[in-house]
Amino acid sequence: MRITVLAGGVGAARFLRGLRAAVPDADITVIGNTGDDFTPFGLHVSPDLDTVMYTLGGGISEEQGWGRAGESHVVLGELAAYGAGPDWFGLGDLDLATHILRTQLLLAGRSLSEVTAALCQRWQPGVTLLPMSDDPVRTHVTVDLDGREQVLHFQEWWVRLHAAVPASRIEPVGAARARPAPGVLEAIAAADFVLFPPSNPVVSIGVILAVPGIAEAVRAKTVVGVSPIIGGAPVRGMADACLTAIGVATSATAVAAHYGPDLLDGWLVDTQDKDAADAPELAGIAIQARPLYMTSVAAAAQIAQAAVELAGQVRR
Ligand code: FO1
Repeated sequence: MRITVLAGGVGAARFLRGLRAAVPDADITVIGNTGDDFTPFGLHVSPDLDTVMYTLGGGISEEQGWGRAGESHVVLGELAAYGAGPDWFGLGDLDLATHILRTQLLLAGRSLSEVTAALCQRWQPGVTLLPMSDDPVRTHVTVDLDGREQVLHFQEWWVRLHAAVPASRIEPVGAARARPAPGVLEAIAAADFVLFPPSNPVVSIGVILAVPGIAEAVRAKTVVGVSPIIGGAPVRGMADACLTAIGVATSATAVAAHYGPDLLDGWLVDTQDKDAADAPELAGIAIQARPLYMTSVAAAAQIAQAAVELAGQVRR
């Protein structure tokens, strides 16, 4: 079985850990969002790729959901002593090795997909991890701050401001010119079905779909998504702030309607949201309700198994 998954960070990584356990023989390709990529101190950080790689490779900090287990922050402390920032972005010493090596390889002329494959040699995530594009895409967020309109890098809004300042616009800058990374369109075309894990529909899945060619390729396939919204609130993170910015309500029904029946064939919602099955705006999408909190790897595996079974039922 070949499965292709579009992935953001923590929610996707935990779902993928469940998927790998549920279907150990499946050939899984993960297309990761790079719109969150960030270059503090000139180092190329790819948070979503690293979160997937560390989670599947056994190196993740389970408490945070991102970054390395057993982390220390000596280097960041030394930089702060020089007055150098950003001091609000928690780069740990172990994690820094990944960013230093990624940056070195990129400066030597390797592409982000080549570098990602090289880093995965160490972590052996058990999936093929591809960046959505080797071309730079950066998610920018427009906010009203200090009495004027400002355009911020996504991480500044998300981490420094905790997405607490309302966004009037969220834009994946560079996406329109970006080309899918080598293997991305091929993995979608070859997949038996495509899964959307419980990732942020705007800044994760939305940004991947903004790369020309990817949405068209996905639309041609059977697609099953897992709702990132349970009972009117994000399972994790601040997806509500992103949905509000694009005028979509924070509900499992509204997110499925936002993707639309053209894209989605099946949609898993939490049992709290089972009424989504009767929503007229979701006509044409097969809705199934089941517990969606990923409280353990076993719980994530049950959710992933349900997504795989639903894909089998709705397969075109
Ligand atoms: N998230 C935080 O909330 N605070 C941080 O200081 C932070 C640092 C960080 C460093 C490396 C990395 O790979 C991820 C990091 N994240 C941090 C997570 C990240 O900001 C986001 O959650 C994602 O970009 C959204 O998927």
